[in-house]
Amino acid sequence: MTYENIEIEIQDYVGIITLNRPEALNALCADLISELGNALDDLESNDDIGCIVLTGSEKAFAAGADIKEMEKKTFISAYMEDFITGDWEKVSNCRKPIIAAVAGFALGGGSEIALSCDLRLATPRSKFGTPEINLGLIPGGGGTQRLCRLLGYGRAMEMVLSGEMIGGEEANRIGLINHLVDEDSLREKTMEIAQNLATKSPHTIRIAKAAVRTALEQPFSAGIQSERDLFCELFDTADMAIGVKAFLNRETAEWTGA
Ligand code: DAK
Repeated sequence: MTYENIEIEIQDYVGIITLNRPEALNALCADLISELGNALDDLESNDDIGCIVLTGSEKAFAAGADIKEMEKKTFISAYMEDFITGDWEKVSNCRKPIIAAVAGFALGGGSEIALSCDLRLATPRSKFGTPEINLGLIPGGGGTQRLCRLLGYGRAMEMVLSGEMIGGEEANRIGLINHLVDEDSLREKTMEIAQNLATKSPHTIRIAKAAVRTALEQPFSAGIQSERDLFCELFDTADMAIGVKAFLNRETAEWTGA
């Protein structure tokens, strides 16, 4: 498949999606989001891919949804005609691990896409923010909810109400990102993490991801019960038998993904 707004690369069981609309700081126009959705479908169905990396340019991960496309939107066209939502949700619904490597701006929808990923890496020059308030809008791609869950109510509220950007160091301090790395080592460190995740059992990693995600949706006791159910179910999988045998025999596990 050919893409105009993104680039795809496959390296050592990792699928790398690079947002590539430099003239608009990777603003997330409808075509880009549609291409992103197709790329995620492809990488998810490719058994040779164990982890996905989403990244942008040195200047911008993404400066938000495309403001030019939003200018003429009405309630009907935004809500009823499903404004970018279907493909948008493919990031958070992805069953493989997905890592955001953020250099430069991650604003509005750009920060929301990064928040939809499982892990985030950024550099001291990265800038995160939800500036929608300055457009007479609020975050519409999950920002209010994901920021609250990740950072807590107070910090989330301040970011959403002020629209101000925070730098990579502050993002690291408050837990918005997992790792702060020098610009020069962003790709290397991201690939190191991605390749490690890609060595795990694809089945077990799907279940692990689902179990942790449950914490975002369920009350504590229901989440504990769900974890217990999933844990017990894994005893009947081939990969659990393989993993345990490999440990006991001091061998490397050769997963079957079942
Ligand atoms: N949209 C369109 N074009 C953009 C853009 C954007 N978000 N951000 C930057 N650009 C374009 C600029 O218009 C400019 O293009 P030309 O004028 O040269 O043609 C080019 O990129 C370079 O930008 P600047 O000249 O402004 O560059 P600076 O370095 O001076 O400033 C900046 C960089 C990132 C601070 C600035 O560009 C900026 O403030 N950009 C807008 C950031 C923003 O407000 N983002 C939030 C947009 S609202 C939803 C999902 C998501 C969303 C909603 C719903 N659903 C699933 C339903 C998300 C909404 C949003 O993100």
